[in-house]
Amino acid sequence: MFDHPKRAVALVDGGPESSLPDLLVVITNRVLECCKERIIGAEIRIGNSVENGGVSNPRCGVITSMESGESLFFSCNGMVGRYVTVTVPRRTEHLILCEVQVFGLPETSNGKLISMDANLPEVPDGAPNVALKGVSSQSSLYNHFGDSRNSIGGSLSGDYSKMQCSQTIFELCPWWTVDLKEVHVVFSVGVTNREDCCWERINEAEIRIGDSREWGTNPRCAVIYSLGPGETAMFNCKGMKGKYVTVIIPDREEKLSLCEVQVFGLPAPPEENPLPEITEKVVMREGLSGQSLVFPEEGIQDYAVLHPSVPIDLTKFTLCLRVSTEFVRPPGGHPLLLSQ
Ligand SMILES: [Ca+2]
Repeated sequence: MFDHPKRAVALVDGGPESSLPDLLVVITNRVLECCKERIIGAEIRIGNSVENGGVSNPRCGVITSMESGESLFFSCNGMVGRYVTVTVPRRTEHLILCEVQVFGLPETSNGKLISMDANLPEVPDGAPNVALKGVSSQSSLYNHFGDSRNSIGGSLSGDYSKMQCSQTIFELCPWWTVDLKEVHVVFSVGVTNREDCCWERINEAEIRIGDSREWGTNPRCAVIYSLGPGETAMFNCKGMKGKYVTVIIPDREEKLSLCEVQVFGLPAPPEENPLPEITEKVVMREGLSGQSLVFPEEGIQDYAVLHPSVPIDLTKFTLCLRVSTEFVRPPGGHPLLLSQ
């Protein structure tokens, strides 16, 4: 990575033996809220030229919007090249990238491309990793290093000891799941394996996607037959729809350890995300102060009804929401406290 007077360029060299016939590129923006806009307009190019950082190579995609810490997916299917570059054209800029993942296949030694994989993901350019905004859970917790949230933390590190991975206890059919909070169209799921040991534990794990809280009954996207130490593999889920993405090891006693699960998708149309049933009516007495509401989901569309409904002068009304950490989570619900 280096700065150029006119362009900011990052260049990934695929190596002399590895022209990459089928390419997927995932870009991760910086985590800090500051300066997230620096990446806007950046172009992803792929080819064999290194001149001016490869800006004459064919373009795979353009980053038109990106939040802090977000990862975006670009399908570059059919593109071939030794170099993958990220370039901010036509302006002087700092280029700060937190991660560039390139998924491809090498050329064979006789120069003939190996066969194209018909199951390569067809993903809209710029589809985000929606797992980052999800809520994770798992069948059990091995120890405090292995929190389920470590698998949607945004880091691809495979180091369990640095709290980068999740892990269950040794049990029958261990599972990990992320609640996307609303139904999504899921194009691709990336799974990162543990690097420091035990990478064979993931063998035969399944990725399932659907709306059922019985994770094991949701439709299957893929089987993870094996992954190398610290390896990230991308699985094509072909636009499967669901609110939950689950990794489960069926029919075997095992510890399930995952270091990152990336879910590239987009929210399903509104008609597939109907408003949930009203969960609670709150009777207003002298105000909302101290009232508590319990929502069954953490979805952005959850709501409760205040009763009786009364006209509110918005010039005088202030509503503050804060998450209650002191509440014990009620069965099937998430508590919120209201204060004025
Ligand atoms: Ca992680």
